[in-house]
Amino acid sequence: MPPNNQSSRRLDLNQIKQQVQEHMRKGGVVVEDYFEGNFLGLPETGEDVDVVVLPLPYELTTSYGQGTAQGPAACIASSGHVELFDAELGVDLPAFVHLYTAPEWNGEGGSLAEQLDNISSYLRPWFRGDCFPVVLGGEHGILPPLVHAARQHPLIGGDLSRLTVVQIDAHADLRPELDGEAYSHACAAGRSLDLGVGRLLQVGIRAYSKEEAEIIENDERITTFFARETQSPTHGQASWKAWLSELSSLSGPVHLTVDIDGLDGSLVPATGTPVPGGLSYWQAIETIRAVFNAPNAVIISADINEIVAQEGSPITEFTAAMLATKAIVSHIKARQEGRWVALAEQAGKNRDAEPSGFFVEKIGNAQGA
Ligand SMILES: [Mn+2]
Repeated sequence: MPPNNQSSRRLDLNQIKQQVQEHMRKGGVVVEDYFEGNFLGLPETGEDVDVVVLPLPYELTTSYGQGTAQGPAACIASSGHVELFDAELGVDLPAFVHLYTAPEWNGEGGSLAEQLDNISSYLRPWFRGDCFPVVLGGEHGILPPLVHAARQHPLIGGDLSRLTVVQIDAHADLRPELDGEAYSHACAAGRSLDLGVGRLLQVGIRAYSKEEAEIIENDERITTFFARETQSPTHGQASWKAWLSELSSLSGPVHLTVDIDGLDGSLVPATGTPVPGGLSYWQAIETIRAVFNAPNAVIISADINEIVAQEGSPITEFTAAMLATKAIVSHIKARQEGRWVALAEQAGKNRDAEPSGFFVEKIGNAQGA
């Protein structure tokens, strides 16, 4: 990939917040009702947590373009634009659930392995089965430490072969390494399979290497719906229906990982590697709905990643905020319809990080940052 310095197009966070407040004033919204730093600008309610939004501004390996470290905060600021009403629920969000936006991941770690362990430590307390975690990233490299954190979910019980990962992405992310780094964002799905994930379903895939094509063909855990099929002007509809049908047959615990570059590049122009020919917005929404509606599956967590803010248009971070909101709406619906039930006592808002030494032990401190 050629270097592409996009930094001049990027906003700092204060500019984004000003844009949001200006937008809300124009829309006649009383700005005082907007709680800065909270997803959807909603106030906090009590100590219980049903849905937790976890901002994870991890940035190490984006191929070109940078700014994923600001992405989660920009997405949260932009979520102030999202309508609280969703026809699927019939009432305004938070629709009688306790929605909590947790403090941002602190970014600590002197090596790549320590950072991955620190991500797992940050996420683990939210994988007890008492609430639904929605992670905002950050590079896609957050996926392996997230999957490691999911190991302790009651439905996983330490056995990741029970877990299915559903991945929206332009890239297969199955490379053995990129630029010598096995934990690059370009390897996120491959490393998750290495950790023991039982099944991987991919959609939107349209940029991948010959080696990745061979992995897709030979690894029976992987099912890939390529964009050249689902987006085909001649036979795309049949392929799309086959994808939705595949999702409805999901069973067991599932994590949904949405790399926003899976959507068409026109919807997410600021993300690290925008690619033409991707999913439409409504295809992303249909995918999210189909995953959460699968009658035999339990969606235990979701992440929306590779979010980057852009000057002049909030489209990238706003698209991400809309997708995260739809995941929350779909979770609430699954809760209402009995496909998701709490498996542990409510553990409240204040949770200590649960230290992990897994990645340091596995790959050592020599690599990366
Ligand atoms: Mn990816």
